[in-house]
Amino acid sequence: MVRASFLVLSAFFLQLCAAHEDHDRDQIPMGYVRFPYQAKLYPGDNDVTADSVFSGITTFAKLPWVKCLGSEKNVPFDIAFIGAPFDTATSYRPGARFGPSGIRAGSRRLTLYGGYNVPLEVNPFLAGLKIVDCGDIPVTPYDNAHAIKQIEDGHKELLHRVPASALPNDTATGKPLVPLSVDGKHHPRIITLGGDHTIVLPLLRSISSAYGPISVIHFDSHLDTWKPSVFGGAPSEQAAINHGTYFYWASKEGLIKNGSSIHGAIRTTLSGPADYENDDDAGFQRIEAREIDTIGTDGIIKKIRETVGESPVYLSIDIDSIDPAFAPATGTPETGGWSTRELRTILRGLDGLKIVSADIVEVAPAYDTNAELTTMAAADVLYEVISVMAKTPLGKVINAN
Ligand SMILES: [Mn+2]
Repeated sequence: MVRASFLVLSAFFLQLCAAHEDHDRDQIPMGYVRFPYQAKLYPGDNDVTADSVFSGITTFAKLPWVKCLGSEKNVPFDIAFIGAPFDTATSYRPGARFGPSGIRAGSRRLTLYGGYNVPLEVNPFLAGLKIVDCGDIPVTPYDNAHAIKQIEDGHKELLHRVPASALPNDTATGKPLVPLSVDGKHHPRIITLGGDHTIVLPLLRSISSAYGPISVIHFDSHLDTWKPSVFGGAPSEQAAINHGTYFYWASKEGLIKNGSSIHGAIRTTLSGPADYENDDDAGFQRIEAREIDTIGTDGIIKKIRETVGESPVYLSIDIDSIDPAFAPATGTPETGGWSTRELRTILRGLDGLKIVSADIVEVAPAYDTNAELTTMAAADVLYEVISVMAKTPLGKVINAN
């Protein structure tokens, strides 16, 4: 009798599962299995692992893991997260090689309630874009020159894949959009999880292969355009490329669009006023962290938008742009920074800009609190970035008149 009831119950349960599966298939596009959306049969479904946010294998926001640089090269995507676990060019606290895995841990809860962004009125995970986590670029910790090449090659390989989705028509005019790139092709967007800030030199080399010289929005407490003689002293050719000089080199290589690039949250001490002249030469405008007290987030957003205009833009976020009270786990912390809320507000203010790719860097989880403040801030900041990306396709209308 007990056994018979069990069988009836089991059959009922299986029916429930089947119904749930059909329901899920209807609701979840883009090949997502259960995440990002919500648990199918909370807290477990007798599958290999339970599917609650605090269990299972951790990818960014529980997105599908695709071995994009290995056996799954043919799986297309529109936005890819990729780690660059490199930290052998830092000047103070090392540890950002653990950034990618830390940020993924901090991102676990992003889709717990479904992922809808209330102020931006979009769910980036269900906006018609295939978003995946490609794991990490293999990066050697023994040879910086080799590692920098590995990062460039890995990023370039992903950037030149054919995206999963074609460009849509322009929402305002209904006309077809054409790519913004200089090679005339539609490219997927790559979000790199650093790694120390040096990785942006190889990332911009890759970006330039598709977009040419690019406008850069750079949130950081530091300039990172320092001359190698000023930052590190350049005892060797390799030492001259580090997390305080990569923009100097990027500018020298013509990777940065002069005049339409801008730093935000700057508050570093300098070797002297000449550092700002050198920064001008590298092509950057500057927003000081303290300007938030006078012009507020609205004024900062306005400055950024006026500087960048309609240009395709690359977004680089140093977690140290946020005050160490909110994000202590970083290589070179500076007090007097923005709150996590302020940076998120400013990022949402970039809605409508053509952000071609982005990164977050200098997350060194070993210095975090047990509450994962920094890795959570990094993940939430990237959630705003993909929300903005999901709302604005990387295209323009030709013959607009
Ligand atoms: Mn930096």
